[in-house]
Amino acid sequence: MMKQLHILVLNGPNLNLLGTREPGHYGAETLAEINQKLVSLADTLGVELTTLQSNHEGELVEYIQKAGQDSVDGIVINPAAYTHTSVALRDALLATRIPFVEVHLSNIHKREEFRHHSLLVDAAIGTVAGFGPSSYTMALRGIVEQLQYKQGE
Ligand code: CA2
Repeated sequence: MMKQLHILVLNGPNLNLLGTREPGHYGAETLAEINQKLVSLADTLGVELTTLQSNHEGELVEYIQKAGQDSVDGIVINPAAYTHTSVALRDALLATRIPFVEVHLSNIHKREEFRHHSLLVDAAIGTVAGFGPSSYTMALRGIVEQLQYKQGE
């Protein structure tokens, strides 16, 4: 019997405002609605899911460190603006060595130049961007498939 996988979904700054402003870029769904869908998908996939959000870089670092201590198996992360700036989040993810998928609601490559670069992406299993809230469900399916494949190796 294989161990049940534990996945953390981590959201960065301003994503708590989803569904209230800028529906053109980020859609009409709230973060709570997105998280509810992820919890039900996790149930279907047979994995344990934790969802967290913070507007503070240091707090996100602490959540990642805690995930390492708690033996979380995988992280789905939308680092939001910290995608483009944060060496600290990169270092935390590399230090814990937890496999992760980077997620974006919008297609960062067809937006302003400064959003084209991610400080995390070369360390990620992969990235999903541009599908709105579905980016998260695709990322969750993807990371679970990868981790289950590795468990079976
Ligand atoms: O497309 C994404 O998911 C982003 O990670 C969202 C970030 C942005 O800085 C990245 O370049 C791409 C911004 C999140 C801000 O979320 C808001 C939600 C509602 C209203 C205002 C901002």
